[in-house]
Amino acid sequence: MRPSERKKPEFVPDNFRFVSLDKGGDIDFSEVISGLKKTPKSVSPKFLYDARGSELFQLICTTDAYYPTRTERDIYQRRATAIAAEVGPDTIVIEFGPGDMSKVRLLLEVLRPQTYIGVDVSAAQLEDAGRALAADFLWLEVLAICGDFGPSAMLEKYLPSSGQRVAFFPGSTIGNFDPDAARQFLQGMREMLGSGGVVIVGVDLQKPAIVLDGAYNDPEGYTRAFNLNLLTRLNRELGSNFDERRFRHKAYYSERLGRVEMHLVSVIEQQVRIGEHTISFQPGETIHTESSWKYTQDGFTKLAIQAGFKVKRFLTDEQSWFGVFILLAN
Ligand code: SAH
Ligand code: AVI
Repeated sequence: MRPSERKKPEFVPDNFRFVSLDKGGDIDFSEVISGLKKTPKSVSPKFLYDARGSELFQLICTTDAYYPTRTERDIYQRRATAIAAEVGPDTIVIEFGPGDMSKVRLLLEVLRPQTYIGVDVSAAQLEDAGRALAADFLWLEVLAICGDFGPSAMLEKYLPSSGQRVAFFPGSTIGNFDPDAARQFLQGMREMLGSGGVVIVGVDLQKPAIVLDGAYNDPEGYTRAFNLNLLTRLNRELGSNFDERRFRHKAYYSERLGRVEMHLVSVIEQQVRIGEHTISFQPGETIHTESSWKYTQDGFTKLAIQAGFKVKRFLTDEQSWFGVFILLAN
């Protein structure tokens, strides 16, 4: 049974609250249209995460090919105490894009924050994961905020006034921003945290193309399904008439740019309707659905410094495939 088909448990713990920002997790028609009218065509990766997209992402994380999840989890499991020592007591943890919230669970017993706030566009998964977290950690105040984590100033009114703010941004989701946008996002985080605020951020590191190409082309086909599910979502929520059989999944690492690009390739010449709009595709033309930027330790350190942080600690695995940076706001 899929998580989205699960009957909601009756029990809502007293320490759990769910709120929705402006548009919550809804897909934005005009944002999608303007991306599809650009050359080259693109759609924001945040729209990959409807309920089915989040399930498919969880399946991707179980594959041998997609190494980032197990590598990052292993760092938290081995180094939780060292991380807690850098962060200090009496904290409010704000997690950006928590997904199933399984990573923060590895840190909660050592961090012992007063409040946990998770911000994610994937409404159903966020509510289920937040409620389960509150039920398992009854000493913790859990607030799930459904919406785009981009404009972090919007979160201010939900943040308790006392306690050291700690931003947790795992999964290398920061790699889904282009570097300029990642810098701006970190600057926004810096404003929200104030001086002395801490960020724990997971960053995927550069490595041979063969490993990266494999990670985004798993033999199980979950990444392909995750990518194509975007078209199913657009059809359902925006009433478009994409035919998923007329597009194929393509993902590859560009060593020159230091990023994995994910695309949906039109296999034929075709026209697609969305509301009043008609979008034309040439054979081989693509919709760019995601970039996953891969950093070096030095490259990400420079970006963090430009955004107003210093690197307090850098943790990695034996192969130096994934980095966890602990940043301190100047
Ligand atoms: N942190 C989890 C999940 C990573 S997948 C992990 O490491 O496994 C990326 C998550 O970020 C998804 O849950 C997705 O819904 C969320 N997300 C992506 N873009 C977002 C945005 N702009 N605003 C809010 N949530 C976003
Ligand atoms: C969430 N994000 C960092 C993942 C990534 O690796 O870019 C999403 C993903 N896309 C394809 N596979 C996984």
